[in-house]
Amino acid sequence: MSPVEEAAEILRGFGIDASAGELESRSPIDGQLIGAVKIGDAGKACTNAAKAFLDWRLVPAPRRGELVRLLGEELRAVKEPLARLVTIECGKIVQESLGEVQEMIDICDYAVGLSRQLYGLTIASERPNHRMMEQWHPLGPVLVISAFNFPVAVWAWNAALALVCGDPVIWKPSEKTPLVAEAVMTLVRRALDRFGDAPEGLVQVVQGGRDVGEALVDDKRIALVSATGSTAMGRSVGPRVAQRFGRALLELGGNNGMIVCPSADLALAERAILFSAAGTAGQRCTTLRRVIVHKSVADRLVDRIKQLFASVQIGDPRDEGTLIGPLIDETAFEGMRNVLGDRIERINAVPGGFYVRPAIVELPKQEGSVLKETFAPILYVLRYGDFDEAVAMHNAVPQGLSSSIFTSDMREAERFISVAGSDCGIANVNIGPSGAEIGGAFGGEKETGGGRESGSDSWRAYMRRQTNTINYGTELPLAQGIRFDVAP
Ligand code: UN1
Repeated sequence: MSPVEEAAEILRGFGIDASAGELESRSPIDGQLIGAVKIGDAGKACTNAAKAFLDWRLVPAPRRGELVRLLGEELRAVKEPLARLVTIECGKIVQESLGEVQEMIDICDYAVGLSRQLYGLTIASERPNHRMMEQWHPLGPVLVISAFNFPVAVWAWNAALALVCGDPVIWKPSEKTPLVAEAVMTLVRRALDRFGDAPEGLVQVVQGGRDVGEALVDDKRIALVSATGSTAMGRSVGPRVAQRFGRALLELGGNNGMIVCPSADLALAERAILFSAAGTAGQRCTTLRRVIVHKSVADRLVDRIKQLFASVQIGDPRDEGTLIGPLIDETAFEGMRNVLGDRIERINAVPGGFYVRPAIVELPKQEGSVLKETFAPILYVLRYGDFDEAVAMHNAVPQGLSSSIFTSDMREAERFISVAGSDCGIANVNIGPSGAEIGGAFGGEKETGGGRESGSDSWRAYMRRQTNTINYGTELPLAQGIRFDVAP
């Protein structure tokens, strides 16, 4: 079946009519039109969300969790067709799309448990007969701006947490992947119907381009803007939100490195490199972009990576055996060509799609294009002699998302994850930098934007903290022992 036919069939199954609208979607598999959607109304969505908040915040958190539990069930029921639609619209292989939908299911399960664990602290008061505590209250409408490369999972990381935290959700999907968002909204509606009494406008999607995104970002009624995308996008969104004292959670570009030490298990390292550098056609924010390898093992490792890159199956991401699908579009291809020039190897897999062989670029020094994130499968290789030099080189880029080390020397491993080691939000030992589980906090430092999503205590970004001091005595002692009494 052609991507166009298969997309039509899946969309019918989700009850979606994607035949008319201003925003067109093309499959990167063959560049053909697979549907169109209508541009949304940012102002109206914010009005609805603000209204929904007034009711949803009053619903007990475990009951809010029930909605997310139902959404998890809906996702389980259509995991396969939703994954195939993700593949058709964003080009990642079916295995990875199944993983993406699984990530949605996992975060729903996580959020259901979390809905009974939105704990605050009890704090010792310095005053007699006083008690201090903190409470976590719902924050307000949350805007989720998602990128084409994880077109549904990143929304779910945010939405599942926001909903149990008591916040309505507005979703502005990438304009390159509007249809998967419509499919997910069908599941949301099914879950809402089964839930029963959720307020109107609790979960909305607003399709559109940059102008729509900006209107949403600037709207004062949006309490939190959670945006995933390039550093350039974050540079625009961050200050706009700060300007109106809104809260921003930014998950921006990465330039993820791996240090390969003399004692590394090279067979493991090369498998990790293949998945994290070439998987998703190099279009993950966690994609491995730099290998910093000890000179004693560099030749062996580079030879193996070259062999793997030369033999990896590139083609229609729906085909069994394909490990690398197309780049998202021509702009992505041009971005890769800008770096590689004539060395770019375009593969004629499916006419109309931009398929490339992953490239390996050996550099004597870390300068030039290696300092920038090019969203394509280009792996830079740098050699090192001294461990401290490797760590310094690793950290000498503007981005700070994910990182890894391959070593069998526990001292090197511990130093890499110590305060003097990797400066990234994620630092792994003997696994690659990509493919994180939902249970940990996800995000990074420096130009990656500093936000944390998904597991651990990331939920706190979706709530407001309130500190309470309660006096159950008959006196009014002041803190710090201050006396402030009128004479008797
Ligand atoms: C992204 O590319 O924006 O850790 C998210 C990973 C995935 C998420 C990537 N779980 O690679």
